Amino acid sequence: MTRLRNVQVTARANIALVKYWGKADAGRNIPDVGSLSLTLSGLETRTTVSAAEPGSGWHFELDGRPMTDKEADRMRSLFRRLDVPSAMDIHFASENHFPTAAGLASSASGGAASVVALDSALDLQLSGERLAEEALRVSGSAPRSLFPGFVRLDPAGDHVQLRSLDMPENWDLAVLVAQTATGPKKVSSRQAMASSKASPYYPAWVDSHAQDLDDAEAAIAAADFDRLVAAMERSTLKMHALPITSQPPVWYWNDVTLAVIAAIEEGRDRGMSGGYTMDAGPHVKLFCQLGDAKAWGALLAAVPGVTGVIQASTGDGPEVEFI
Ligand code: 2P0
Repeated sequence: MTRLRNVQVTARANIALVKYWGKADAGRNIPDVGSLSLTLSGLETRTTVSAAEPGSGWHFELDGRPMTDKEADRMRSLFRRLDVPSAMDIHFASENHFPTAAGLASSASGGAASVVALDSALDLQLSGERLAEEALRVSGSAPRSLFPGFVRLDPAGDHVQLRSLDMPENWDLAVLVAQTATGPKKVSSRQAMASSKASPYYPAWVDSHAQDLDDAEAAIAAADFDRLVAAMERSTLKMHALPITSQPPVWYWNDVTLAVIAAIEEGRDRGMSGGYTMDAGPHVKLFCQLGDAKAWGALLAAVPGVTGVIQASTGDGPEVEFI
């Protein structure tokens, strides 16, 4: 009979430098394009799986409250795919430890933490490939949080391949999140990815994407920070062109987003080194060397409309603790 060991898993968020956008297979959540990310410190999800009162069944909690039906359904599907016995009494609780109002998605860290926590609690000994597949089905960005530092994800038929990329020596990186709004985004990335497929630019996005991935990977291998930043910004703007040119259009940016980009451009004109990226929301993430983070932080905080700046650096893969 399957035994349950109480476990707590901590997994970190990640930020895509070369972006994922669009699905080849919505059911299995296989992406049309790959992605290249950096796992971040300081933005983490802690997931606890523990034995519950006999007869209580599966119980799902998020940030101290019962999960909504939609949230719990995603987890129930994961439990079923992993053949968790329905008669097993389990308390499953996830807590997001993100700075207040970070405006950052927790789906990547949450997905990675959930899969690793179940694997450990039930001693399933899933292969790396299976862990990635299950994390992917929770969220497309989640498999990347299974690894530290730079990670490349490539679609490969009915599954994905993940590779951890070596961090160049002497690279100490930082990501600064300039918050430009409060409240949840208006259109989920899942929904916008689906409507983006009708953009006339979608085929060009898919066709030109591997070039950006290869260029970013080559930039990391050559420790060429400026080349990596250029690939990141190119991928970011190509990605955002898709929701903007779908029907109805989806704009994730606001006026403060654009003001922050302009301020970053001005900083660069004055010789500062770093670049921007945005995800499915209006916040701007500034990617730079750790030594430049203080100056960039002051520049971002001074842009009118920026409500806060959060700093993260390179993070580790998931940590498992039996409790
Ligand atoms: C990424 N994003 O590569 C891209 C860039 C947002 C912009 O992955 O539908 O929550 O669960 O696969 O992973 C956000 O979408 O989407 C995302 P699903 P996910 O990080």
